Parts: sequence; structure tokens; C-alpha cells
Amino acid sequence: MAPLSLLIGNRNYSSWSLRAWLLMKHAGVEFNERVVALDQPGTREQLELDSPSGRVPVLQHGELRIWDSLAICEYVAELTGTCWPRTREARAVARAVSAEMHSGFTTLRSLWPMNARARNRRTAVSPALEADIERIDEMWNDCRGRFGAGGNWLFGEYSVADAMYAPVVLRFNTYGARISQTARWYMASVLEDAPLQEWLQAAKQEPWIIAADEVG
Ligand SMILES: N[C@@H](CCC(=O)N[C@@H](CS)C(=O)NCC(=O)O)C(=O)O
Repeated sequence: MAPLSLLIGNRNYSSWSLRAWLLMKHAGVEFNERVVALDQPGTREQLELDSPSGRVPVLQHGELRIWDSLAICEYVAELTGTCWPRTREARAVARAVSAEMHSGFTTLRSLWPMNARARNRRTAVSPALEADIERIDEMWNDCRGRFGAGGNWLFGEYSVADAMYAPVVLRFNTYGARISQTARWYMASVLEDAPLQEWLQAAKQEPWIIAADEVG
């Protein structure tokens, strides 16, 4: 098989990169990674060379380029025959929660940007932000309650849904979201995850600061 190469943004700030990277780690596929520092002089030009959308992540496999986190997850799922729950009902719900993350929660994403190294940041919690937090809490409870029996993840075994919500766990951890006991328990599983820990260690070594994402 041709080598897989994943282009990612700064580990500290690039939540979409984290999703694709984590899923690939959990799927056990070998890949090279290349980092482009976001929000620097020259970033735009570099992204225009490497990414059809001008965004990261981008997975390169031979001549094929895939330039969206969820599409990368789907591709890796097809390559490995893993990454989605085994039963049809669980798989459908996992796809729905993953799609809801991919297309939504814009208030959470803008008011609480991912800042993996930051701790004890606090902001005002607007009703719209509270609604996003409540919806995610409700979803995690629903997935764990209906499908979580086989393991610590949303659908028991690790799936694309867990990769999609990992940056949300980091946000909740940074800004101190008030959430249910089940959601806190799920967050602990995510924060102890070895690949996530590897990402966080690397994020700590990065020299770049994106001022707009230093909130709270
Ligand atoms: N829908 C895309 C969103 C990708 C995205 O917005 N990536 C951000 C980084 S997390 C980016 O590349 N921004 C370009 C920039 O900051 O110049 C996906 O799921 O991959």
C-alpha cells in the first residue's frame, strides 16, 4: 500500500487535525505527519500548495488527497474495516452524532477555541453556549446509556464519534464546563487516552501562539 501522509495544523490549536490524527492512531494505521504552523506569515501560501480547500487536515495516499476530517475518518474506516460501531443502529447514531459535531456547535467552537495546553480559563457562559454544552452532555449520556456497555467509549469500542468529540473534551477541560457525572466520567476516559496524551505532550513543545485563540 502507498504510504499515508497526514498534514496537520498546530497541535495546540487545530481541533480538526486532532480528530483525523486520533482516529488514525486508534485505527492502527502507519502514517507520516507534517505540521503547518497556522496563522503565520506564509501559512496561506503553504496551505494553498498542499490543500485544495486551504485548510487542514489533509490526508495524502499516493495520488489521492482527502481534505476534510470526517472524510479522512471515513477513508480510514474503509481501509481498515474498523472505526464505526458493529451494529447498524449504533453505527447510524454514531454517524449522526459525528455529523452533528462536524456541522454544528458553532457557538462553542467560537467562544471556547481549542487550546490544548491551557488550564483554568474562564469566560462568561451565554445561553447559546450553555445550550451547546447541554446538547453535548445529553448526547454523551444517550450514547453511553444505549450503546456504551462494551467499553469506555461513546459506543463501547473506540469509534469516529470519539475522535470527533475529543477536542470538545479538551475545551470543557480548559474552560471548566459544568456537566453531568456521566459526561465527566467520559471526559476522564478521553483525557487518559494514550494517543491523546501523546498529542498533548507534543502540543506543549510547540513555540507558536495564536493570540485570537488565547481566550479566558
Ligand atoms: N471542515 C474541515 C474544517 C477544517 C478547518 O477549518 N481547519 C482549520 C484548522 S483547525 C484550518 O485549516 N484553518 C486554516 C487557517 O487557519 O489558515 C474539516 O473537517 O477538516
